[in-house]
Order: sequence, then C-alpha cells, then structure tokens
Amino acid sequence: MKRLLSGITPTGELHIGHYIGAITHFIEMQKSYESFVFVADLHSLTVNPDPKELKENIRKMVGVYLACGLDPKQTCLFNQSENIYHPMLSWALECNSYMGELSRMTQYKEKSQNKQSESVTCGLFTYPVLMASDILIYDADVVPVGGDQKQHVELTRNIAERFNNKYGTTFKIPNPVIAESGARIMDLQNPNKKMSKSDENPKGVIFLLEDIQKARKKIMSAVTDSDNVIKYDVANKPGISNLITIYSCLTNENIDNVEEAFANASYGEFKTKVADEVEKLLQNIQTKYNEIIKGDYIDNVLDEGLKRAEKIAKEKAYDVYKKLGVGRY
Ligand code: ATP
Ligand code: LTN
Repeated sequence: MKRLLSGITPTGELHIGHYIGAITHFIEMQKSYESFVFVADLHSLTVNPDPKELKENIRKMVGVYLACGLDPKQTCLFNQSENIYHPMLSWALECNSYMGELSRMTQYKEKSQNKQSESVTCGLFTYPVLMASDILIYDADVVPVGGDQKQHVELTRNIAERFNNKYGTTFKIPNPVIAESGARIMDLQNPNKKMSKSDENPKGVIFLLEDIQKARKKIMSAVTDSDNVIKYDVANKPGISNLITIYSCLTNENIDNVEEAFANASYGEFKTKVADEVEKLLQNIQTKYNEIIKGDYIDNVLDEGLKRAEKIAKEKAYDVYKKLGVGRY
C-alpha cells in the first residue's frame, strides 16, 4: 500500500478552506493509502503563538479531524512535536539545504514581507526544511496539500534527490497531490485573497466550530459583484466564483451543473443555498466534535498514533545520521 502524509499547522481555528482544501482529501484517501496525518505544532512556533492558545488549538484540531471523519484505524494521527525524530532529521537536512533556495519560497516571502528582519524568525525561514523532514522521514509517496504548499513539496523533492545523490539512496521522492477544485477557497470579504485563519477580519472566514447562525450571516454578506449572474469567472467575478466553488465542493456537484441549476436565481437565493450547505456541514461536525472532545479519547488516539509514527521515523533518522557520520548510530 502506498503511503500518504500530510499535516496542518494549529495556529488558529480550522475553517472551511481547510475542510475543502485538505481534510476532505485525507478522508477520501485514507481508504486507499497507509495514511499519516499530524498536527504540525512545531511549524506553528515559527510565528510565536500564545502557548495557552496553541495548546487548546492542538486539541481542538485533533477533535475536528476526527469529527470530520478521519478514522484512527486507517490514519495514524499524532502531534509532530512529540515525535522527536522530525527535528532530528530536520537539522541534518538544513545542513544540506541552501539559503538561496529557501529565500525563493513564496510563503516565506509573503509572510516576511513588510517586516523588519529582526522580527522574522529563523524558523520561518527554515520552515520548508522541517516540512521536508516530516515527509521524507516516512518515505511518503503522496502529500495532499493546498495549492500554496506545492512549492514546499517540490523543494522536498530537490532536497531528497540531492541527498540521495550525495550519500546514497535514502529517501523516496514524494509527489504532491493538489485537488483540482477547492485548492484555494477565498476570503468572503476579499475574494482575491485566500481564506486564512490568520486573517484580521473574521467576517471573511467560516470556522468549522463557529456559531451556525453567524456562519450563515457571513455567507449572506459575502462580497460579490453587481451583475447578478451566477457564473464561474475567477478573473472578473471572484466573489461569486468562490461561492460556486464552496457549493460545488460541499454538494459534490460539478461547476457546470451548479451554474445551470442557478441560471435564473438571484445572488440572494444562491447565497441562501450555499448557507444551507454550510449549515449542514457545521452541524454535522459540531455534533460529533462535542462527543469526541469529552474524556480521554483524543489522548488515546494520539498515544497510539505516536507509537506507530515514532518507530518508522526513528529508523530513518538513525539511517541518515549514520550516513552523515555523526554519533555512533
Ligand atoms: P493560513 O493561511 O490559514 O494560516 P496555511 O495555508 O498557512 O493557512 P495550514 O493552516 O497549515 O496553513 O494549511 C493546511 C492545509 O490546508 C494546507 O494544505 C493548505 O494549503 C490548506 N488550506 C489552507 N487554507 C486554505 C484555503 N483557503 N483553501 C484551500 N486550502 C487551504
Ligand atoms: N506547511 C504545511 C503544514 C505541514 C505539512 C507538512 C503538510 C507541515 N509539514 C508535511 C504536508 C506535509 C501547511 O499546510 N501549511
């Protein structure tokens, strides 16, 4: 069975962009891949989050993954920071990666833009190398990610190939898997910008655990255009195209069918239908989440996941250190 690996950083609440762009793919693919999905809590440290909030977010995130349908029997679920072999491999790979290639990473450029270099952490810069370690340590075949993370997986491939050439075959070369639709759900208030948990304006973001009536209002007040035609045209009609994408992903209808079904509808009518779908989704997730979060179910899942993940990761990290000639591995 081929191996799948992916992670999400717990620097805020999960939103429907995560659900559509990432979680649904993990759930679909867990049936046919040996899956490893983790909370990338070490990655979230790159922006120095509040420790108390981070702790809560990690637990919430695992609860939401499970509530969305991730099955611990099929998917090995764990916290990245508890598996010490990830940073162990990351140091070795940092010493085989170059400032030049890391400074070309779009996410780094965007996140460090307009900031004094004194306030940009080294972790933000080396973030993609830790991500490469997460992937390579499990010999992952596929890495499902949103479109914005593709470049990091490509860098991972380069790092792996370079290492294999220099020290002998060690790593499998992974493939990114980018969903065709829904890879970029946009902000409801500014549809030219990705929906993001770090957004200053929460009106543009639908959080999976938020009050359902509030979520409905956000859909109803989503920014659109004034020509009242429900047509998918990202360049000229980004707001309505984003709502079409959300509707299409939540109902599994293709975009042409959605356009046809709503050819004579007003924006208000269409938004109500989108809000109904969002309501159904949130209701379902929240009911399950409220059950899961009680007791020690989450801890048991994470303990089991960590045990499995550690065994595989340790072997690879030791192999790499041995090849590099450090210690007595
Ligand atoms: P953010 O910008 O919200 O901080 P991120 O993309 O930096 O998020 P994560 O939250 O770790 O980082 O994203 C986890 C996964 O969810 C990634 O594969 C990412 O591409 C995907 N994802 C995040 N936001 C969206 C979105 N708006 N639309 C589709 N996929 C998304
Ligand atoms: N950077 C990723 C989260 C992440 C990840 C990974 C995804 C960390 N390590 C390994 C896939 C594989 C993001 O989505 N922001």
